Amino acid sequence: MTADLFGTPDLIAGFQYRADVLSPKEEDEMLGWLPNLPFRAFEFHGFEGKRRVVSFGWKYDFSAQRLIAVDPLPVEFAPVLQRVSGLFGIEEGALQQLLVTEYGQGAAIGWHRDKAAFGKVVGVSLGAACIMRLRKKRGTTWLRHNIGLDPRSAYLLSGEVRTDWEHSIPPVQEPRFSLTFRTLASYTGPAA
Ligand SMILES: O=C(O)CCC(=O)C(=O)O
Repeated sequence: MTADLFGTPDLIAGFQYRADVLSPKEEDEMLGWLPNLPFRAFEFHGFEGKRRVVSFGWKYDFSAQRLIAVDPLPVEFAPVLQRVSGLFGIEEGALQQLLVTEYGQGAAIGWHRDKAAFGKVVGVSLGAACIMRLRKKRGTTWLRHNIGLDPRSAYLLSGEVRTDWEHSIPPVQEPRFSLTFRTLASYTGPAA
């Protein structure tokens, strides 16, 4: 990860990064079965991206602009789900959506903010390392940060980085998978 965010976790409020959330053995095992999931080419208003995706729990329907219920998260994801929930202080069961994304060589994701129907966002990386770019408009320019996402790491987007910043990932050099777990917008945090 690049130094700008590593030593100063508050540089962008709401961003957290953890290395080595999965062991190399766990990553290897997951990379063995992840490709068997029922991926489909990512489609946005009729255009297909280079990424392939599959959603569990909830799926955002871009045409209807709403969430629709889909198959529950497969039990194989339970260990990683439990781990990231604990790491980032999110109640178990609150991360109700999982989007698994397969980035083939050269695949990218453009500038965006995750849909407002979702709350906190947790991303887990497997396979190739990549850069996550972040930007926020300030006057006529952009504030920008680049963060290296290593394989087996996890990040949290909540608060300011979730609501005020956009993120993107430039084309990956080698195949990469990401697990994007999300709470629904109605989730605010652990009950007092
Ligand atoms: O691959 C990642 O870690 C980011 C995924 C992402 O930004 C998204 O699916 O909205």
